[in-house]
Amino acid sequence: MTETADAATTNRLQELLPHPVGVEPRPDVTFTLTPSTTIRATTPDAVAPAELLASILRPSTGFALPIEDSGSDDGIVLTDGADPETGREGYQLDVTESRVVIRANSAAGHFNGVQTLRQLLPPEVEAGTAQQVPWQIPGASVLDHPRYHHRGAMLDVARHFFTPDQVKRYIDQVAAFKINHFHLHLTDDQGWRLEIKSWPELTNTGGGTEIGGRTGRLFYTQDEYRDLVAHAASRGITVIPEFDMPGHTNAAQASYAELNEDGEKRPAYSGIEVGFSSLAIHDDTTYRFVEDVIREIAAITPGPYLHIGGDEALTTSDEDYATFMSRVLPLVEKYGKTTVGWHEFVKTSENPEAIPQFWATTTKDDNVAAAVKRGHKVIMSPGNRVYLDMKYDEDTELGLKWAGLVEVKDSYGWNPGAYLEGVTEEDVLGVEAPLWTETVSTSADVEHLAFPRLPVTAELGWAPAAVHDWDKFAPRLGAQAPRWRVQGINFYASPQVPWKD
Ligand code: TNX
Repeated sequence: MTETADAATTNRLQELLPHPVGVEPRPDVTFTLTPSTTIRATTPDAVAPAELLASILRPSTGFALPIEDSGSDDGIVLTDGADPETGREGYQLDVTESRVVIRANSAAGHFNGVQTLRQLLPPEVEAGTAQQVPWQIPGASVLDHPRYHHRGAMLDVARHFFTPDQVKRYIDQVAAFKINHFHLHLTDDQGWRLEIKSWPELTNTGGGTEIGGRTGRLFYTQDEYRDLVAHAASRGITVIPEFDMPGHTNAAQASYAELNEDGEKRPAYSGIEVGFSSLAIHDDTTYRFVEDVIREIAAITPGPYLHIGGDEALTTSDEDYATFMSRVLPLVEKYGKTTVGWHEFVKTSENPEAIPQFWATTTKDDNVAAAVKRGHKVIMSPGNRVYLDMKYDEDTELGLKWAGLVEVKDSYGWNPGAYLEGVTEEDVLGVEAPLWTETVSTSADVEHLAFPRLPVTAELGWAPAAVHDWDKFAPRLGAQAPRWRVQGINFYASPQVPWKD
């Protein structure tokens, strides 16, 4: 049955976030989900994305939406044979009266196509219970692929602990914007959050404290971590675990006397200062410890990356820092992983596979510029642009402001491929928005700082550079509000954005 699309339905093609590469509307054509719609996955790559799609659509539509590997050509079909232009993560989406076809050449491409399809349905699709609305999808042909491979979100679970369910909630929220890496900052001065079986005191002692003084079982068992990794994978997201070292290590040093130069355990720390702790650089015990941690975490992390931190080692001399990294970086390789680290580490790295994550507030960094000349790729997280823990304005209750106040327009108004002197578009692996949690302790807090700036970072990471234009972006961002309201996301209604009712 042909139904004429109403304006709200066709408008959704202009509201997609991140902005796709190309959208051709098919005016006067709509596809409508019905109780008898089926989802067909014709390739193994498409099965998990089809399951994700069904899990999004079933609660709000109340429809069965069975997943089949053969059968009717009508309905929703996830299949291969996408245009090679879509690359390793892109997709094509075709909506006609009788079919919605997602074509992709990888699971990643299917996940991305699913998130686009989701945004073409009414906002009520985000509801957890059955809604009575016409489930119309506007007729269109979309061809899409990302600007950058790395589109990341980071959550600091060390300063404040977040339960697995809270982390999953945030993973689900960021997946909607085609974020494909989730970086977990698992250790810091205030807490050690992942069980390491060969060093059990790390969590027995170091996993029992956080900023503000709360105590308890504030860590993940390895099984819980595996489950988080699997949850992320079921949304097309790779987890990057971080063990920050040689600084930011007080929680480990409070757990084991032998990790301290003077052989004395440090007291637990629940304040917010940075830069005071360091592992013992000239002690073999330190490297036995680091190797045990890397070995255990590598074994339960299917993704290619391990983040070694390396920031703000303010009590470590340059020479000691270099000594430490020259012993630790080969250990990451020994266990088959690629190093990611805060950009300071790269001054000592000889392996151009290692990835510096730039976090400063300058537009010039000699070490990073030299590193890209040696072939390193960079993840861009400039503090004054994408740090989600920076206050929006002076009135923001949560957050810090050492990197500046970051309103929504500030977080949008930069070009990752032409931001750092000597670092060009080709040198940039992507962007990542870190959320440090010194002042953040609930999901509502996370959402208030991440929304809308996380979707802004996702836009910068995915959308073609040519569409970059605040005046066009602001209404597209504002059009997300009805979806966030249905989901109960506690977003910051910035006065810079025309929020839709
Ligand atoms: C700097 S950015 C840090 C973190 C803090 C953050 C607060 C970076 C690599 N280190 O330890 O949590 O600022 O904004």
